[in-house]
Amino acid sequence: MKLLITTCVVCLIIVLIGAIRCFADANVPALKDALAKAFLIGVAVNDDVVSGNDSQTTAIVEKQFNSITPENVMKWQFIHPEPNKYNFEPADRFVAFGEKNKMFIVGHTLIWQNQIPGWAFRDDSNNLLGRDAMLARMKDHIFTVMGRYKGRVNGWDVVNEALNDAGPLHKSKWVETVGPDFVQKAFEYAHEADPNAELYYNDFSLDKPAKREACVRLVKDLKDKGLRIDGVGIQGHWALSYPSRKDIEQFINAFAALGVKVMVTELDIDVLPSATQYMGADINVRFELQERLNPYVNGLPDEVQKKLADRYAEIFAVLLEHKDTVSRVTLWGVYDKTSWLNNWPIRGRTSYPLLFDRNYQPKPAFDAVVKTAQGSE
Ligand code: 9MR
Repeated sequence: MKLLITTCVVCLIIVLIGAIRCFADANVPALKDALAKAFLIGVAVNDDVVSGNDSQTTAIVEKQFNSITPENVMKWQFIHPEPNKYNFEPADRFVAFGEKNKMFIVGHTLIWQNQIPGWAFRDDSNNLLGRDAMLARMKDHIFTVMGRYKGRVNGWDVVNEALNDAGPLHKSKWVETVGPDFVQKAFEYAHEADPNAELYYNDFSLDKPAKREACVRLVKDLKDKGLRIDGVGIQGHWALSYPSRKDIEQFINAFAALGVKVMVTELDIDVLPSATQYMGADINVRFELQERLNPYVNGLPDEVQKKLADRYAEIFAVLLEHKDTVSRVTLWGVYDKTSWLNNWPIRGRTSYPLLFDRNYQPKPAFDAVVKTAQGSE
């Protein structure tokens, strides 16, 4: 009897918590409504979100966002893992999810030097391909992937992270095999593959003058050659104090002047101490790094929570001031638990970069974005 009563009480509490949550959720405003007159608000999703395995996250995405980008499943490594073998299933699910929810669907990414298997640059004898053979392979990849989603994916990150921080192109396998005009060739093929899709160049640190100027040259060069480029995405892996408001504005103005759309494509704000000097370390192995580099294991202190909210408000205020140029802002993940920043640059940290917390609840940063958007109307 006692056991029965205890079980009933526990069940009642669970139901009550669920009801309170539902009521609270129903009262949470939607980012896509608050920003409707400004720009698209997107989010990077993984297969758990799209397939409904992580149903609470699915519900957040459906309610809050009007654009999606696949965090990984369209990258060469996943969608084209072996020669002549494509793995379309997760990407198909991603596109169908976006269509079902009438979202602006972004394809990420066609040509990048990371997350691409080594074979892609080599022939059967393991020798690096020459220019013509590599161009044929590039064209085949772009036509196959874009062709499958022709008319369904609205915009593509055609080339990702081709520039290094000092300006010139990375010495990547793309440059080594094709040459520096691989960027132009990618845009040429992408336009042929789906003439109606928007085409973007996407990179990080474009707020830094040397890289920004190099990117301006890259866009001008594409346009001078008569190639289509619709927009530039700045990734927005930012921190509490970087980049400055002025740097963000200079970036926006530089690309507005070229007549292309500007997007913040991978926004997250890191509140953890810089750990780049320990790149690749695992906090669960190197315990001595724990206290210094992973300080908020048990939750984010109120004052840091507030700093994060203020920072999100500041960034959205700048973007809203430039809403004629900014066409989309995409968060790089739905909630803190699944952010890539828990494992980069070192593994096993507890990170807080997004708008929803580990319990799927909107954070003060979320409220700050909504308030900033409502105040700007
Ligand atoms: O978030 C992505 C993470 O799951 C992958 O492990 C990582 C591998 O490089 O890529 C992450 O996404 C990157 C994006 O595709 C391009 N810009 C940088 C992003 C963060 O690394």
